[in-house]
Amino acid sequence: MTRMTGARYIAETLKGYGVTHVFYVEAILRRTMVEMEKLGIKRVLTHSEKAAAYMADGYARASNRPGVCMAQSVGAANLAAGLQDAFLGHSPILAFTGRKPPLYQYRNAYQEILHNTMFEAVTKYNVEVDDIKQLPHLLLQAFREATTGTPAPVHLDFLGYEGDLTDLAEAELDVVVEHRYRSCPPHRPVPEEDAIEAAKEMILEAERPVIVVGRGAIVSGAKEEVRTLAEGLSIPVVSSMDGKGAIPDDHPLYIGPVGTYCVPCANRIVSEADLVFFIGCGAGDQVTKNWTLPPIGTKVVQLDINPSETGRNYPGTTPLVGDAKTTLNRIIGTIQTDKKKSGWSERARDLRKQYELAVEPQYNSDAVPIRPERLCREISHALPDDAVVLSDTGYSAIWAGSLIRITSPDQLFLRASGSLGWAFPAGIGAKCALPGRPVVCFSGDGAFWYHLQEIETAVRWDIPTVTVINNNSILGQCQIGIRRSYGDDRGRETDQYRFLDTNFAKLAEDMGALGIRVKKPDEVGNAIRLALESNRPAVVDVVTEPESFPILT
Ligand SMILES: Cc1ncc(C[n+]2csc(CCOP(=O)(O)OP(=O)(O)O)c2C)c(N)n1
Repeated sequence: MTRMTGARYIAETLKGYGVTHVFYVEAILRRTMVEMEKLGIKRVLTHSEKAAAYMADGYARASNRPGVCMAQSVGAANLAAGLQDAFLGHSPILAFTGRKPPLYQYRNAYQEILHNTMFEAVTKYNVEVDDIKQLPHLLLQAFREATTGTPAPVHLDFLGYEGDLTDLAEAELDVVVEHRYRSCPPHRPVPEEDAIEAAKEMILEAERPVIVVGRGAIVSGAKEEVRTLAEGLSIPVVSSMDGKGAIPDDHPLYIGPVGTYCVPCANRIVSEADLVFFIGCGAGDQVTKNWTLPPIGTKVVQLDINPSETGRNYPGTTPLVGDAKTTLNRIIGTIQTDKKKSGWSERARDLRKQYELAVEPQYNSDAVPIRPERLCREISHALPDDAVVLSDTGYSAIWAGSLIRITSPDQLFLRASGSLGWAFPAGIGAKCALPGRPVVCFSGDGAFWYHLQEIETAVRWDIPTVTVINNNSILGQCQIGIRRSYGDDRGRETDQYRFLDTNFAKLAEDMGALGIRVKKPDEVGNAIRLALESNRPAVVDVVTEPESFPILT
């Protein structure tokens, strides 16, 4: 035991767990910040707590290592709001806040509302640290909770408006690092043998099985196992948006993302399946198109590390509770591969071909303003083999999910779990976690407006990401719904979705980044390549056609 301050204990523990960056808004754990500097942990001061949470989220999703974000008392509400996407996206994050001491509580204290209720909905472990001697328990438990089972954000609320009553205090402490919980997955459980046998039998008996692969497979490192199983039996594979890239986009068995954000051929093939095998993939409304794909009653096998997920949405599901990689290896090692589903996978391929033909005119279009489909083609061609691609939500998610090609096993695709504005700050976090890899964000202009001030943060810290903006000067995904609500009388419908034409490249230049505005399709590829080569924070602002709608049925 050594006598030390809470500040030193926290900083050394974070260092021991491999944390390289923290993202925050002042004023929080100031003495801890000093200790972190001594240990070489970078303290990325952001322009809002929500952006700090998104950066920690991007850091965590890109690397499977816990991301850390922090805020002081009144910033806590903003930080909690920023954790929603991380919670929905199963991202391991440690969120730290400061809280005024008990004598200030429940009596109209300046800047103070109860923190724990705000964090309850967006964390799986949400505790108050009242005494420095609790640190060894609560901080280590925070890492354990964040990384085990379904990864998720956790929250520690430190005593003191800035957490100062915790980080200034002194005690006899031992810094302990449990190396297993430095990244996900810390454990690789396997299902019971009879469950594996049951699942194998169902897969072999099925005539039209489909694999729905999710991010759980990617986090588990099971890409190769998914491909081997699919190829071994010739099973078509579709994915959730988060599972995109688990199997390359150009693989003959990959049909595309399924659900409400989809390619229609993927939906079609799941609708015709007689068995659906979810691998590391929750069966929520988006991936199942409101639980119609597959229809309730279809045979389902679900492999998930969390027993609460297997069968949550499809009663009677055959559960495989375990780690995706280890479990698939057990299956692959013993399953017969002479009963290939070749005719069925042929049909899936034909459906995919039909979709590609339907989208081809726009994918190859030379039109000005640029079609988003063509923009996706240009991004796909410019992506380095080890690129990390982050997509925002709105139509961006659908364009990116369906048309940006992730073809190398070393590329990684991440997307917002629904919060507009996520991708750009998350990309900054991803680059901090994986500094050696090119990071490319795809964002609508509506999304980019949320956190464009973080360009300054990226320049200040020299974090070179490339953000490609699909700039149609509207909230594209809202357009149709708003029109529909007007009926025949269009009124001033554009009030609800149109912005002024804004040159984001110019704004980026003003903040010290590289900015390139592109108006012609054949200039997009070069602009992205230039931005990547510049090794500076860069914005490629692409002026696109607002009347563009993805093919969803
Ligand atoms: C935080 C948040 N607020 C609102 C929405 C609702 N929403 C979904 S898509 C969208 C418009 C997206 O516009 P833009 O970013 O320009 O992308 P586009 O759809 O044009 O590609 C909105 C407002 C959301 N998803 N998240």
